[in-house]
Amino acid sequence: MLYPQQNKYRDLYVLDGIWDFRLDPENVGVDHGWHEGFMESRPIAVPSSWNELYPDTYDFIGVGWYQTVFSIPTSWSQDDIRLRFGSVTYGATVWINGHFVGSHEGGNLPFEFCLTDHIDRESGNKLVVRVENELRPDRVPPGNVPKQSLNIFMSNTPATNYDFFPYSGIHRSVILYRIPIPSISDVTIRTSIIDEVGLVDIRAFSSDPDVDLFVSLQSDSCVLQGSAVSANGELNVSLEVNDPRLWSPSDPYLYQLNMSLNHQGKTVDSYSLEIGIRTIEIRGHEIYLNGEPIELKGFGRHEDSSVSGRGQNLPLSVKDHNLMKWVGANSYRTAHYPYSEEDLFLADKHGFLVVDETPAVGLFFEGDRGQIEDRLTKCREQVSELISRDKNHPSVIMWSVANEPFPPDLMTRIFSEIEEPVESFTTEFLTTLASDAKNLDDTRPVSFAAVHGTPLEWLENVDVVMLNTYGGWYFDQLNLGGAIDKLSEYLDRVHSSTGKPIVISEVGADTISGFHSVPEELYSEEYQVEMLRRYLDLAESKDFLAGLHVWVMADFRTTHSLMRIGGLNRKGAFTRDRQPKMAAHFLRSRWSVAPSG
Ligand code: GCB
Repeated sequence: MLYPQQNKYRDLYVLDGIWDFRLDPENVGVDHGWHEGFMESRPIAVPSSWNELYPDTYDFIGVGWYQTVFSIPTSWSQDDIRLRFGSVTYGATVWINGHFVGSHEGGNLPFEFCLTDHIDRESGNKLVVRVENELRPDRVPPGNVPKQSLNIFMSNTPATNYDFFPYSGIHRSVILYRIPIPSISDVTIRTSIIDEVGLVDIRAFSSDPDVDLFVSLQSDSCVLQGSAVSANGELNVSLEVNDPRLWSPSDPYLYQLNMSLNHQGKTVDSYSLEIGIRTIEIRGHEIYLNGEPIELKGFGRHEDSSVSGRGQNLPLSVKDHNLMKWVGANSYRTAHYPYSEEDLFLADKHGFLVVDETPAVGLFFEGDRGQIEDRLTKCREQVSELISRDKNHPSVIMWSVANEPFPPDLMTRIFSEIEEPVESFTTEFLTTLASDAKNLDDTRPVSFAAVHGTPLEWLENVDVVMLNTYGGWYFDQLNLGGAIDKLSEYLDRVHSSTGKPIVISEVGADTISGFHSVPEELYSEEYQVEMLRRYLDLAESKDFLAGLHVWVMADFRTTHSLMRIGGLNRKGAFTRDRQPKMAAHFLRSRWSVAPSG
């Protein structure tokens, strides 16, 4: 599903703005015909989360209805008309003029419907969306998980199986767009480097088999051209770039790729992409970018801000990328779900190395097998939707197919260091997700964020071991020396049994901005700095550690529990309103190149 574009052959109309909204706590909307249009509404912003906008929507779990109207320009008469939602959390059902057009389950990823047969081209069209956010154990991510599961956030409200607020609503832009018939329906770019020549392989698809494609790749210094005739709608072009300017964090150079589709001797469609020429590979226990070893330095993040919730917030995306640059970071993980496409465009331009994660957080393996199978099906859909959306971003260097799947006996594994085999269906679950990612994209490594005590066989099918570790915070509080010794010994063990690069994908301590103490006490800015100092020193001392991501870039809203003062996870190097804590200055002193002079 290509990101909508506007050019001579394509057009779009962003439907964002103030829409009508109504809660449906009794779930009576469909019976009462609200899908044809409803009254007694109140205004809501699209995109945004509904939670922070009214007192009674704050922790509302259930159904909310949205509606707006739009008209079709007369110039769109001959085209394929689509309606695209960047993300709706969690379930969406869509009607136009009272006709059902489709539904989608799962937040954080785009979906679209063809509207050509449903719209009224003469007058206004009523668009109604029913959004529902029930927290259920069979969903991804899961909620309301039965008590037998390990869940450190067990007594949280709302009852998520993960540590962030279950914000709901139409979270990203709603775009009405038209594409010509025939059109370019998909493009995949792969780049490689052979003998200092950059190879750019372009594989495009068209909705019509009788077409050809013309491409041009432009840089500041050259223009390369190529063409292909369709083989059943598939079009392949390879370009060779001599002396290519390679994409990297220090020089995130983007080439402009323009593609035009011709049908019966006439250009009928065009599409362009900014692409980076780069390679990423694993050799031994190192990650190589363009043939050079790299170390990931950065953060886990969240899409989170006051008022907008998880709703798309472009100024905040720009600011976050700038703050990460200021700190000297070169990498981040989209914990714990795919971020907006605009975020990845920023990462491409700034040169961030992104670990792109699916929404598979809070996975557990107890209970009903049928339910576990359902979760696996949903996770597989999400892997496929994620890769199809993000495959062309040079910034995306690795897929993460889950965060912290918990084996049933995790606590025993953590504390008694058992390495007994785990039930094989759990291994198959993770192996399937990693294999899916590799089958869909063999140009990027695959991983998932594991925890201390993760069964070693779960790591067999990943290329890089990512490890979330909280020694000194949830365990061995105030005993940083002991925590680091234990971690060091554990890392050596994981490395000697896997031989793979290891990235510390989370480490952090909750810190109340402005709370200071000497000696360092829990929650003080000094304790956070001291913990990070020791972890960074450890990372530098082990050559198989290929990077470290601090948890988390900025404080974020989570569910209510005794562990989360004021409903915030406060492990941020920055506060929720993006002011630096001492930790941000400390990381900057370690990560950024000292300015000369
Ligand atoms: C983790 C989770 C992350 C939490 C974090 C914490 O391991 O991956 O979602 O927010 O710990 O702060 O407890």
